[in-house]
Amino acid sequence: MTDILPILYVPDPRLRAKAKPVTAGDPRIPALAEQMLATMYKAPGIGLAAPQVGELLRLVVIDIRPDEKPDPMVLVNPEIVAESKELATREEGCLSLPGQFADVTRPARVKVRWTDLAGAKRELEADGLLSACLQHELDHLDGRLFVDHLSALKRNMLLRKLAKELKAKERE
Ligand code: K2U
Ligand code: ZN
Repeated sequence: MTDILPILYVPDPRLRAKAKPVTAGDPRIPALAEQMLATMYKAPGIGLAAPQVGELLRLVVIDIRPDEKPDPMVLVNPEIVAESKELATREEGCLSLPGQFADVTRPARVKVRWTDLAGAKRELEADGLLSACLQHELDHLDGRLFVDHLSALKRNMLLRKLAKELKAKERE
């Protein structure tokens, strides 16, 4: 049985750290990726980055169609190698900022390179939801959160609201 991992919430400092590259053949990765996928599906979410479960490693899992036939992606040391000038705006949430949502503008399309669990080099051009999800998850690997793409006013409002709601939950 794959255990579900606790997801860190803002303002945990580990969410602001820069994650370290995964060493090729690191034996912890397959099990960690499996635990991250189980945690993501249960949340539910369509993406999860290792820093969100306290592992400061450059590892991301994604499945943008969780309710259909699962189609999980495991990305080791992913990097964006190209992005479109054209932008796209979409409402984003984050499992580390529960209940908070805001419109985020990002490049509409990205080209991403990564290593998969078999050690093969992969490359993909994404648009739409997958493009937003890849950029959102890869931000996590550099300690960036979707609120960092908002105005300071909106970011502070959202962070204050989150802190209030998490405190209220603690008191329940
Ligand atoms: O916290 C996370 O990294 C999971 C994110 C992934 C994500 C955020 C914004 C846009 C795309 C992906 C979400 O919490 S997963 C929940 C979700 C589900 C459907 C659409 C958007 C977000
Ligand atoms: Zn997130």
